[in-house]
Amino acid sequence: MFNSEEIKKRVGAYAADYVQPGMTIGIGTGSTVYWLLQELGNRIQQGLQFRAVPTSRQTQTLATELGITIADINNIEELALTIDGADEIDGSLQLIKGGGGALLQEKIVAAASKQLIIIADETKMVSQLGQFPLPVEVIPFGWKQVSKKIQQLGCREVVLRQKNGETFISDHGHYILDCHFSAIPHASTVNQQLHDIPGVVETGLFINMADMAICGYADGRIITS
Ligand code: ABF
Repeated sequence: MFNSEEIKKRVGAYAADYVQPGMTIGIGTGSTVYWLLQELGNRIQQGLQFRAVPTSRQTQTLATELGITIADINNIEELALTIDGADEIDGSLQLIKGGGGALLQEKIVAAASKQLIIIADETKMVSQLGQFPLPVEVIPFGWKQVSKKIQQLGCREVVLRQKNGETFISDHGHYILDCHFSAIPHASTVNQQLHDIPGVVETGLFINMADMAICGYADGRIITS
C-alpha cells in the first residue's frame, strides 16, 4: 500500500510522460504538481526540452529552480497541454479547484490549452461536487456585499480566506471567499450565477474544461479517465 505522498509522486511521474519534446505547456499548482515538476526536472537533466507557463508564483519559483524554461503566456498562441491538480473531480470531470489560491491563473492557462490533464489521488474523486468549500475570487471592494449574494444562492456559509492569521491576498491582489455549499448539483448554473454577481472575478468551478484525469490509488493502481 502507498501513502498519500507516494501516490502523488507516482501520479506526477506518470503524468510527465505526456510532456513531449518541444512542447509549451501550462503547469498548475499544488502538492501533486510538485511531484510532476520534480520528475520533469529529472527529465530535463536527461535532455528533455520544453517550455512551461506557471500558474502561480509558487510554481514559477520551483520550476525555475528545477531548470525549467519559463514562457510568457502573452507570447504564446496556444498551449499544447496543461497539467494541474484539483480539489474535487466528479464523474464527468467537472472540477472544484482553487484550494491553493491560484484559480484565476489556473483557469486562464487551462482555457488557453488544447488539453487539460488533472492529476490527483483517490481522495479527490467525488460523486457530487461541493463537499470541498468552493473558492470564489473577488475584488476586495464590497466583498461583504458579494458574500451576501452568494449566500442567497444556497450557500450555507461564506468564509473570507485567511493565511497565517491575515486575510489571504491572491497573486493578483484579490480575496478568496470559501463558499460552503455542501453539494453543488448544478455546477454549470451555479458557476454562471456566481459570475453574474458584480465583484466576482472567477470561480473554482472548472466546467467542461478537463479532458482527462489521472488518479492514483493506495493499492498502486493509476487510472486515467
Ligand atoms: C491546484 O491543485 C488547486 O486548484 C488545488 O487546490 C490543488 C490541489 O491539489 P493538491 O491536492 O495536489 O495539492 O491546482
